[in-house]
Amino acid sequence: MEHRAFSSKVIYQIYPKSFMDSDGDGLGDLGGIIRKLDYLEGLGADLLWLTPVFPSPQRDNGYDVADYCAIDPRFGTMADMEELIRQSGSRGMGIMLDMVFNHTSTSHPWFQKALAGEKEYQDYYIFREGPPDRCPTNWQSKFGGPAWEYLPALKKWYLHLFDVTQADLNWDNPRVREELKNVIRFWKDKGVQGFRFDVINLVSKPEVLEDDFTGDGRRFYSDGPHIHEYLKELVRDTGIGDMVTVGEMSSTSLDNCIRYSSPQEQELSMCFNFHHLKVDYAHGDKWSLMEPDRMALKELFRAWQLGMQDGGGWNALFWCNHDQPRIVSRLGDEGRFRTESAKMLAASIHLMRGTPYIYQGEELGMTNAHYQDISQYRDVESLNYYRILLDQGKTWEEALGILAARSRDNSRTPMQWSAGQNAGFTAGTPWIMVIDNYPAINVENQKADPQSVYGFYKKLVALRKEKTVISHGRIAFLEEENPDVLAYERTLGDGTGAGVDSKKQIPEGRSGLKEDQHLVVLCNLTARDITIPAAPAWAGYGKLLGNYEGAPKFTGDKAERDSGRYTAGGGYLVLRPFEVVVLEQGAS
Ligand code: TEU
Repeated sequence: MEHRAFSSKVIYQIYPKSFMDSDGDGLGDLGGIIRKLDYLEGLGADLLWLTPVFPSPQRDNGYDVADYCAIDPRFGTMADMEELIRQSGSRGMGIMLDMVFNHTSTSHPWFQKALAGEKEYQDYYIFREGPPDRCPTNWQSKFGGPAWEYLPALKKWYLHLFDVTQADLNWDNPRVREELKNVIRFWKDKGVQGFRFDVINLVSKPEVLEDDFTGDGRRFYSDGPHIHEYLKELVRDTGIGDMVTVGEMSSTSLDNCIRYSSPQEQELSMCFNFHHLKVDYAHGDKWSLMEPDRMALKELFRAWQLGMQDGGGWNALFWCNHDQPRIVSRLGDEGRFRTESAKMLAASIHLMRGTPYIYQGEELGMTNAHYQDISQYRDVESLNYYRILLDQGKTWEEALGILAARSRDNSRTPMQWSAGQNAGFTAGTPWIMVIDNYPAINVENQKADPQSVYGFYKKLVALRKEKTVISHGRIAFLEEENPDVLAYERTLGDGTGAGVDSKKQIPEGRSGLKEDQHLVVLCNLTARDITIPAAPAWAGYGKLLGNYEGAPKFTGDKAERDSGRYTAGGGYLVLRPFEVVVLEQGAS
């Protein structure tokens, strides 16, 4: 059995700007979060991850930090943050803060001093000399355009992997690393319980920066040369080894994530990776649309789940965040099967090995924004790419169609609390438009309904705490050749890993343990009925959870003949559109 203190926890992500506005200025704030703590406690969240609320020009909604140890007045005061930490603590919830350490805003005093010519602060960033008409390298910014900006006054270029106002820090400078450790210490002393580290695997750049003739430069700085050393140092020197820490890993590898998250390495608790969220990028390009490749999705889950299990690493499990379009719009069905598909997608990852994250509104099955006009968008990346797509020759209708599918603003629309004005988010004018489906999709009408998407998420959160097979069990995959069904089983037994083969029944009472625990999770990823062979052992299993009323649809005859997939002793299970069935050994 694996002992990770956080393996039964569930983390809820709050995008403060869009969560709840308490003062009517149209922007969510800390006071709004405090008001909604009962709601978050009711869902069963253990930690609340807040995206940045630090002073910032908000070019990238707070990921352009101008002061790491203060609160932006837009969001409230330090006293509000202390109150939030206190009040969430008394409800058994911790606060996880977002540490944006790859870059600062160019408004940060460090950058301002660098601009003023202070050599010491120029060493905080990645400056390069060179002619004004040639970037030091051909690297591209993740938000479009070159990753370098020229400063005529200094006759130098600086690196920005993101927006031009987000200057990359020079982690090779020990003084920078010390400054960042002080930031961690500051918040740890305030009683914060966890940290999320923004694009942390990008912080170690190679000593010599060179052109990338096969890509945009990422291969040189993703999981860069000193990354493991720097992370170990940061964790050790700030004493956060026992806290819940998650690294956002951009274009990373399994091997690196095993190292980032395995306990003996003493780096982080777990990692976000994004490979499974690129299965609908044509040729790996976010701005080229295609239908999701479900086989690729399954293969990625298999590789990362098994790889992390075998290597001793730990995954953050997530579909949604503030950078991703809504999953129900992407892999589910926004129309007829919205509720079913939202529940199936939830179960599909919550029952895996790892720590699940719920992004605000996901627990309601909130959808994409469906904005019709460029004036409705706010995100710097979306606005940049709209231009780039037009420059590439796309019509504005085409460019808007791409944004409608891919914009980060899809997940940044106001939280839908009620059918009231502005979905109950603000009494003022929301900074970004609410989605017009809020009268139907909101907290008020789901909270009391156990059949709602919210009710289902609540069950999933509770199940993880109740069943050690979910929090601690091993995972193995089923239906591996079937592109329509994501299926896996979880086993907790004598620790040998025996019993993870579905065809083998787990003997009762093996190794003197009272019972082995075994769960089978079957997810229909499509809007059609899909029939799969049922393992004989399942006959003795009960349904633990599902998104359709009543018993699972086992069948033995017609489907056998029709499908030609009959195997002796086996029946079939018909999975209805977006159905998820969770079977449990011994459940009645
Ligand atoms: O995101 C990093 C990141 O690489 C993406 O998820 C990003 O949104 C994507 O490349 C765009 O296509 C983190 C934050 O989550 C994001 O909100 C920030 O904008 C970014 O870092 C910069 O701090």
